[in-house]
Amino acid sequence: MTDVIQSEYVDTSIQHEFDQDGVVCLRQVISPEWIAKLKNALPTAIQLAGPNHFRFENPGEAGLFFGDVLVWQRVPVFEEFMRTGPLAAVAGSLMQSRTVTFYHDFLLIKEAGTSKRTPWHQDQSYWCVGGTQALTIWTPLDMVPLETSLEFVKGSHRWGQLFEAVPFDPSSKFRGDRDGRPPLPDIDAVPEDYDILRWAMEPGDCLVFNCKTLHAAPGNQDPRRSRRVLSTCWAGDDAHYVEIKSDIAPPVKGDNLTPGQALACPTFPQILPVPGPLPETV
Ligand SMILES: O=C(O)CCC(=O)C(=O)O
Repeated sequence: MTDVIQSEYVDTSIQHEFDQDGVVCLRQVISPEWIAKLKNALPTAIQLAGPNHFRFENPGEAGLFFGDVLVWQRVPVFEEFMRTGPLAAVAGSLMQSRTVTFYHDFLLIKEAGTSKRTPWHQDQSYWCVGGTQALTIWTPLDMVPLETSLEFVKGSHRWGQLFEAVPFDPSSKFRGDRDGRPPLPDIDAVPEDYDILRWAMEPGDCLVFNCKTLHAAPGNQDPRRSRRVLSTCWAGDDAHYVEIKSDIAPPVKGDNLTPGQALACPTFPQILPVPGPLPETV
């Protein structure tokens, strides 16, 4: 039987923090070479934007909020990073899993000047994924000061509650309210009632958070720099396909998966252990 995956970036105190708080900040996990390769590939990623990309602009405001998913399927550097970079092992180790499956990536670019907030949400409420071993790794490609960084409600993954999924753009047709899940609490109305965590980030750092941890992000009103981030979502041993009535994001359900089935399939590739070659057919 394969052992639980290990990563040089995860020790017992990091593991404890992740389990308790639902989020951990890891410093200098991604090399400058990877950051440069990913940044260089961004114009191609934007040029080849897929069918699920979004571009939000507030009238009269400089700066766009661009997002796209499944970039790895169009831009080889993103696939190479997901398959051979350090994040799969980080994910496997923090999930205490023997396997790591790549669910999807999410490129988020908040150009200088956009006031567009990312609303409070839990990633799992958008997903066709059940189970507890699933997480997201938020990897900024630019320096991110505290004021524009992702924020988290500490320990919210342990509330035992999945809330309704809300659209990132209130004018979109996305419906995340068909599963009888309660609406999200209005965290911004009473922020003092919550223990909010945030970190200033440098390229190479990453935030790893449980799929049920509540998080949000402010706009980017820094007039000088974009906030370009690659988020990657990973699943472990107990993660499985679920059907929900609400819309899902990204709107992909894998390849002929049935409820309860493990996710690994060509759309959601298993990364660790590295699958062996297919046996030759006679
Ligand atoms: O970067 C952002 O604004 C939001 C990112 C996010 O919600 C995620 O990666 O799950």
